Amino acid sequence: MTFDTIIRGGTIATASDTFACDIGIRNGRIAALGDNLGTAGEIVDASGKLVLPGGIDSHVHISQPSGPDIVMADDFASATRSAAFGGNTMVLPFAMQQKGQSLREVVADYHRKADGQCYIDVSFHLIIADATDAVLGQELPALVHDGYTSFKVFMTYEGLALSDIEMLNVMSVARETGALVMIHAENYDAIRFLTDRLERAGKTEPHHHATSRPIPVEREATHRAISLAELVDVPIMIVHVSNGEAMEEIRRAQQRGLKVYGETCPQYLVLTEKDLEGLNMEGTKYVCSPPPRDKASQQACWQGMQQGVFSLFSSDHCPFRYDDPKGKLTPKGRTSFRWVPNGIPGVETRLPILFSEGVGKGRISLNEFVALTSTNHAKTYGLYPKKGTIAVGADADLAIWDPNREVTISQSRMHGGSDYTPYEGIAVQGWPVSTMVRGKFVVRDGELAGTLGAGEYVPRAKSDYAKPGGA
Ligand code: DUC
Ligand code: ZN
Ligand code: ZN
Repeated sequence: MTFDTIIRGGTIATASDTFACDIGIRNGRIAALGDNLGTAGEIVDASGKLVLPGGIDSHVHISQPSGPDIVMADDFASATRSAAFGGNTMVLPFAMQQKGQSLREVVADYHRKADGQCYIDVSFHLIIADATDAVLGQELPALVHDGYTSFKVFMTYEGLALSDIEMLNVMSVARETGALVMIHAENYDAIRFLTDRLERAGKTEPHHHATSRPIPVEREATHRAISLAELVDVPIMIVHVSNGEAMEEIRRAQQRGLKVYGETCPQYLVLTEKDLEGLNMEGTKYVCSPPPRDKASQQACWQGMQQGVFSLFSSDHCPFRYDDPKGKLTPKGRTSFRWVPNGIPGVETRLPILFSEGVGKGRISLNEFVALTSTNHAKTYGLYPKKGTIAVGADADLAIWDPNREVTISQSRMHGGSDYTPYEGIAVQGWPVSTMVRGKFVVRDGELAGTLGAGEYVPRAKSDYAKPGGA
């Protein structure tokens, strides 16, 4: 038997097992696992390394319109390059509808931005901002049929927030079509009320972004989203959960037998609202929604992962440049936190942070790490077993890790389009040194080895996670 490539001598970990064996790759797929696999066009020495399923980051924003005079820092080329250096082999960005737009046109527009511009594989979730009869009755069902099998709805933000009845209507379409609904759970009216009150009191500095969206804002919306989903009997994913109170809402729903899933992100493990208090406008570097909270919330997010309440760990990569009038230092943002673009870069640092803080410090096992960062994303969003595991027949999407490599995170070693990382100065142990997509190196020993355009668009199946739980 001969292979295109054999990865030899590494320690392999999947979501369930850790074992030593070689991987034979042919035509972009894993063709054999075992010892003494024979000959290959190339033998890659992985001794002393971990070989893991490539990371799948199922929550990233790329080239998304972000308001007048604001520009996102990453296009598909820079975001997927940065993702590859962070050990990822696939990302799932959003194709975001704006009011009045046809969903079909939105999707075509994102394909124009992405096609030929990716280093790693991609697939789109949809964002539904205009739940018209045409969108719900025709466009959405047709798009789900075509492999866009998940969509996000917002409970906050001007122009994006859906009312409860709109949420119920979107959830009903998800139930009928077998799609999975992702929910940004924050109470829009409460945020507006608190923002107005803070501004009237002259409290406009960046850190009041956090004051304007305290934990009850997120807890209430999480509870409401779960209740609405229960009425419709449809599974939901609550994304970017930042604290224990929202997490407990999800846990209670799960204990009642509901298919309510949860996701958390690095910013809720290693940042706090204190970071928003930086001098001058430095705090804007950490403005994201929901905001980072406190130490107790960090602890709760760890527990959410350890106890299985959260099945996904994503970056919510949503990058803006800092020193840029079209980014965090937009002139309007100096007048109030209200206008500071929401979001932070993180696709390149997600995996090393969880590996070091989680596996390295004994909070989660290596297999839980793989589940939280790759396998569960593939299962949740209709990509498994093509993606998200190391098994015969799966795509050869792999990350080779040096578990001992010590790195201090710094912007100077990032590969995306932003000009800062919110994780500057954090010391980690363990780093993905090589990344391979469908059997071809994209990053090799810390150097770019892939070609722009080699990343493919992957249509998705309907997920078992989206099947209604009731009779
Ligand atoms: N929600 C996200 O999911 N990402 C960035 C900003 C936001 O509010
Ligand atoms: Zn969101
Ligand atoms: Zn997001």
